[in-house]
Amino acid sequence: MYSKLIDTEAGHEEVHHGPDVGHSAVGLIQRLSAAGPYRLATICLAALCAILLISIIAVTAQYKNKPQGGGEAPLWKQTQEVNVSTLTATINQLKQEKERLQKERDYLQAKLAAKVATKAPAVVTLAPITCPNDWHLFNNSCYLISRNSRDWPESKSFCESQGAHLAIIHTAEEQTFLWNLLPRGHWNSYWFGITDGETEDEWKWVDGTPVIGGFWEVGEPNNHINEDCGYIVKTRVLERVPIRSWYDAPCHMYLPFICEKEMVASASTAMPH
Ligand SMILES: *[C@@H]1O[C@H](CO)[C@@H](O)[C@H](O)[C@H]1NC(C)=O
Ligand SMILES: CC(=O)N[C@H]1CO[C@H](CO)[C@@H](O)[C@@H]1O
Ligand SMILES: [Ca+2]
Ligand SMILES: [Ca+2]
Repeated sequence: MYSKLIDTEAGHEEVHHGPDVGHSAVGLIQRLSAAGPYRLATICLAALCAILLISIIAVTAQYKNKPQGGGEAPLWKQTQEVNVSTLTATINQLKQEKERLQKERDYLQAKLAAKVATKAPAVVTLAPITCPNDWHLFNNSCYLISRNSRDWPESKSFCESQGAHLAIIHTAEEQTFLWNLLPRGHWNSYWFGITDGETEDEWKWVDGTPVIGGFWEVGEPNNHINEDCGYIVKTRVLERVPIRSWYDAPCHMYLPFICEKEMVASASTAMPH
């Protein structure tokens, strides 16, 4: 029956005298059908199988070449895509965050620079030391010439009660500065911070350091009447110069005195706000 159908069809085609391709295909089927109906069926099935196989290979190859094509990508591929886009989004977020932080850093650096610039001159302007009333500034120290008279130990105590000490004079400049503060009088004399009360003729400053050199009057110190404390004399009886004006004298004499307060530490604490 199948062969008959093919025959009818073939006959029909032959009658119509179709194009060459169709004619030769019909001829092939005619020759195959001549070999037997089952053989034709087998060959058709085989051809179908081959076409199917080729199609499967082609589709698979297409998938491999274009993994993005179609929504039928395997699950692991979908996950990977999600992760790639997630990572891309994260990278973009981080880039934006980085830009934001760089801007913030630049802003803060500028602010800091401005602050340093405004602070630097403030330190400079506050650097000069100011002394309390009646105290005189020289080389970061303030000096007081007392109005009252005391003996040497009481003078020492008074200076200490003022956060100071009896004057310690290391340089000719300092000696001359103090000398110029003192009024010249009959025998004007002022205690300062020098004594050999511990060991005779071993003169020490009130801070315990030894006196090296000094500005003694010629012939002084002479311990004339057990004299263990030093004073500066500025008299109009005799011509005197600042660098030859120290005498030793009995510590119990009542005289004005010179206090000194170092201001370096106070200057560093008096920082700007
Ligand atoms: C100023 O004070 C410093 C520190 O006490 C001292 O080393 C220096 O010799 C002083 N200068 C003068 C001129 O007295
Ligand atoms: C390899 C990898 O990071 N895989 C992750 C992809 O994203 C999903 C959820 O978004 C995670 O569960 C996977 O671990
Ligand atoms: Ca003495
Ligand atoms: Ca003397």
